[in-house]
Amino acid sequence: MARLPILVAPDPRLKVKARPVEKVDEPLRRLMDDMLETMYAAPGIGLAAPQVGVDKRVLVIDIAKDGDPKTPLRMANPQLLWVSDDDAVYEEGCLSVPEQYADVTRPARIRVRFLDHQNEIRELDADGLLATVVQHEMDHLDGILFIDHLSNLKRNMILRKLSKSRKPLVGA
Ligand code: GNR
Ligand code: NI
Repeated sequence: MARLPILVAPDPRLKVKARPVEKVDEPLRRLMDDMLETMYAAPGIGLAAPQVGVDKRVLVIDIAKDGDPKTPLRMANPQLLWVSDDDAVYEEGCLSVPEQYADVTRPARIRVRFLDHQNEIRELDADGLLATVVQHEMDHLDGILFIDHLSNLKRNMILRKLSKSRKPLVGA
Protein backbone atom coordinates (compact mmCIF):
# COMPACT_ATOMS: atom_id res chain seq x y z
CA MET A 1 0.00 0.00 0.00
CA ALA A 2 1.10 3.57 -0.53
CA ARG A 3 0.21 6.99 0.76
CA LEU A 4 -0.78 9.47 -1.94
CA PRO A 5 -0.37 13.29 -1.87
CA ILE A 6 -3.67 15.13 -1.19
CA LEU A 7 -4.53 18.13 -3.40
CA VAL A 8 -5.50 21.39 -1.70
CA ALA A 9 -7.98 24.04 -2.97
CA PRO A 10 -7.92 25.97 -5.27
CA ASP A 11 -6.31 23.17 -7.32
CA PRO A 12 -8.29 22.99 -10.61
CA ARG A 13 -8.31 19.16 -10.48
CA LEU A 14 -10.73 19.43 -7.52
CA LYS A 15 -13.28 21.20 -9.76
CA VAL A 16 -13.60 18.50 -12.45
CA LYS A 17 -16.51 16.06 -12.83
CA ALA A 18 -14.81 12.65 -12.48
CA ARG A 19 -15.28 9.80 -14.97
CA PRO A 20 -17.16 6.57 -14.18
CA VAL A 21 -15.10 3.39 -13.87
CA GLU A 22 -15.78 0.49 -16.22
CA LYS A 23 -15.34 -2.17 -13.56
CA VAL A 24 -13.57 -2.66 -10.26
CA ASP A 25 -10.49 -4.68 -11.17
CA GLU A 26 -7.20 -5.35 -9.40
CA PRO A 27 -5.57 -1.95 -10.18
CA LEU A 28 -8.72 -0.18 -8.97
CA ARG A 29 -8.74 -2.27 -5.77
CA ARG A 30 -5.14 -1.16 -5.20
CA LEU A 31 -6.19 2.49 -5.69
CA MET A 32 -8.99 2.02 -3.11
CA ASP A 33 -6.53 0.51 -0.62
CA ASP A 34 -3.98 3.30 -1.22
CA MET A 35 -6.78 5.83 -0.67
CA LEU A 36 -7.76 4.12 2.61
CA GLU A 37 -4.14 4.19 3.81
CA THR A 38 -3.90 7.87 2.83
CA MET A 39 -7.20 8.66 4.59
CA TYR A 40 -6.26 6.84 7.83
CA ALA A 41 -2.87 8.57 7.91
CA ALA A 42 -4.26 12.08 7.31
CA PRO A 43 -6.34 11.38 9.48
CA GLY A 44 -9.75 11.66 7.85
CA ILE A 45 -13.07 9.77 7.68
CA GLY A 46 -13.50 9.92 3.89
CA LEU A 47 -11.49 10.46 0.71
CA ALA A 48 -12.47 10.78 -2.96
CA ALA A 49 -10.18 9.91 -5.89
CA PRO A 50 -10.08 13.49 -7.28
CA GLN A 51 -8.47 14.57 -3.97
CA VAL A 52 -5.44 12.44 -4.88
CA GLY A 53 -5.45 13.63 -8.49
CA VAL A 54 -7.25 10.57 -9.93
CA ASP A 55 -10.09 11.35 -12.35
CA LYS A 56 -12.36 8.42 -11.38
CA ARG A 57 -15.70 8.05 -9.55
CA VAL A 58 -14.17 6.23 -6.59
CA LEU A 59 -14.37 7.01 -2.86
CA VAL A 60 -13.54 5.45 0.48
CA ILE A 61 -15.01 6.09 3.94
CA ASP A 62 -14.47 4.86 7.50
CA ILE A 63 -16.32 6.62 10.30
CA ALA A 64 -15.26 4.14 13.04
CA LYS A 65 -13.99 5.93 16.14
CA ASP A 66 -10.34 5.80 17.17
CA GLY A 67 -9.64 2.47 18.87
CA ASP A 68 -12.76 0.76 17.47
CA PRO A 69 -12.37 -1.94 14.77
CA LYS A 70 -11.97 -0.46 11.28
CA THR A 71 -15.08 -0.42 9.03
CA PRO A 72 -13.73 0.58 5.60
CA LEU A 73 -16.22 1.33 2.81
CA ARG A 74 -15.06 1.27 -0.82
CA MET A 75 -17.36 2.62 -3.55
CA ALA A 76 -17.13 3.09 -7.30
CA ASN A 77 -19.76 4.87 -9.44
CA PRO A 78 -22.01 5.75 -6.44
CA GLN A 79 -25.55 6.94 -7.28
CA LEU A 80 -28.09 8.43 -4.86
CA LEU A 81 -31.32 6.41 -5.19
CA TRP A 82 -33.21 8.38 -2.55
CA VAL A 83 -32.71 11.31 -0.19
CA SER A 84 -34.97 12.21 2.76
CA ASP A 85 -36.99 15.43 2.86
CA ASP A 86 -35.60 16.21 6.32
CA ASP A 87 -32.17 17.83 6.54
CA ALA A 88 -29.31 17.59 9.00
CA VAL A 89 -26.57 20.08 9.79
CA TYR A 90 -23.01 18.94 10.46
CA GLU A 91 -19.85 20.92 10.97
CA GLU A 92 -17.78 19.72 8.01
CA GLY A 93 -14.10 19.81 7.25
CA CYS A 94 -12.14 18.60 4.23
CA LEU A 95 -8.60 17.33 3.73
CA SER A 96 -8.47 19.53 0.60
CA VAL A 97 -9.54 22.61 2.62
CA PRO A 98 -7.22 22.07 5.59
CA GLU A 99 -8.10 23.38 9.06
CA GLN A 100 -11.30 25.12 7.91
CA TYR A 101 -14.71 24.09 9.28
CA ALA A 102 -18.28 25.22 8.65
CA ASP A 103 -21.85 24.00 9.13
CA VAL A 104 -23.36 22.39 6.02
CA THR A 105 -27.02 21.40 5.55
CA ARG A 106 -27.77 18.19 3.61
CA PRO A 107 -30.51 15.54 3.46
CA ALA A 108 -30.44 13.63 6.77
CA ARG A 109 -30.91 10.14 5.26
CA ILE A 110 -29.95 8.63 1.91
CA ARG A 111 -29.91 5.38 -0.07
CA VAL A 112 -26.87 4.94 -2.34
CA ARG A 113 -26.11 2.27 -4.99
CA PHE A 114 -22.47 1.55 -5.89
CA LEU A 115 -19.96 -1.04 -7.06
CA ASP A 116 -17.99 -2.48 -4.16
CA HIS A 117 -14.35 -3.66 -4.24
CA GLN A 118 -15.53 -7.05 -5.62
CA ASN A 119 -17.27 -5.30 -8.54
CA GLU A 120 -20.64 -6.29 -7.00
CA ILE A 121 -23.62 -3.90 -7.09
CA ARG A 122 -24.58 -2.95 -3.55
CA GLU A 123 -26.98 -0.58 -1.81
CA LEU A 124 -26.51 1.20 1.50
CA ASP A 125 -28.94 3.14 3.67
CA ALA A 126 -27.20 5.80 5.70
CA ASP A 127 -28.13 8.40 8.29
CA GLY A 128 -26.24 10.57 10.74
CA LEU A 129 -22.55 11.26 10.09
CA LEU A 130 -22.33 8.48 7.47
CA ALA A 131 -25.06 10.09 5.32
CA THR A 132 -23.21 13.40 5.49
CA VAL A 133 -19.81 11.91 4.60
CA VAL A 134 -21.20 9.87 1.66
CA GLN A 135 -22.72 13.08 0.25
CA HIS A 136 -19.51 15.06 0.92
CA GLU A 137 -17.45 12.43 -0.97
CA MET A 138 -19.97 12.16 -3.83
CA ASP A 139 -19.77 15.96 -4.19
CA HIS A 140 -16.00 15.62 -4.76
CA LEU A 141 -16.77 13.32 -7.73
CA ASP A 142 -18.74 16.23 -9.26
CA GLY A 143 -16.02 18.81 -8.52
CA ILE A 144 -17.92 20.27 -5.55
CA LEU A 145 -16.31 21.17 -2.19
CA PHE A 146 -18.21 21.70 1.08
CA ILE A 147 -17.40 25.41 0.86
CA ASP A 148 -19.49 25.53 -2.35
CA HIS A 149 -22.54 24.98 -0.09
CA LEU A 150 -21.77 28.16 1.90
CA SER A 151 -22.58 31.80 1.16
CA ASN A 152 -20.11 33.60 -1.14
CA LEU A 153 -18.98 35.61 1.88
CA LYS A 154 -18.15 32.54 4.01
CA ARG A 155 -16.53 30.71 1.08
CA ASN A 156 -14.31 33.68 0.23
CA MET A 157 -13.30 34.09 3.89
CA ILE A 158 -12.18 30.46 3.97
CA LEU A 159 -10.36 30.65 0.62
CA ARG A 160 -8.55 33.80 1.79
CA LYS A 161 -7.46 32.09 5.03
CA LEU A 162 -6.30 29.05 3.02
CA SER A 163 -4.14 31.11 0.67
CA LYS A 164 -2.56 32.91 3.66
CA SER A 165 -1.78 29.65 5.46
CA ARG A 166 -0.29 27.83 2.48
CA LYS A 167 3.36 26.96 3.03
CA PRO A 168 5.63 28.75 0.56
CA LEU A 169 7.59 26.45 -1.76
CA VAL A 170 11.29 26.54 -0.92
CA GLY A 171 13.12 28.45 -3.65
CA ALA A 172 9.91 29.41 -5.43
O1 GNR B 1 -12.17 13.84 7.45
C1 GNR B 1 -13.21 14.40 7.10
N1 GNR B 1 -14.14 14.74 8.03
C2 GNR B 1 -15.41 15.18 7.73
C3 GNR B 1 -16.18 15.74 8.75
C4 GNR B 1 -17.47 16.17 8.50
C5 GNR B 1 -18.01 16.05 7.25
C6 GNR B 1 -17.25 15.50 6.20
C7 GNR B 1 -15.97 15.06 6.45
S1 GNR B 1 -15.04 14.35 5.17
C8 GNR B 1 -13.42 14.74 5.67
C9 GNR B 1 -12.39 14.09 4.76
C10 GNR B 1 -12.52 14.64 3.36
O2 GNR B 1 -12.13 15.71 3.00
N2 GNR B 1 -13.16 13.89 2.49
O3 GNR B 1 -13.35 14.32 1.24
NI1 NI C 1 -13.44 16.47 1.38
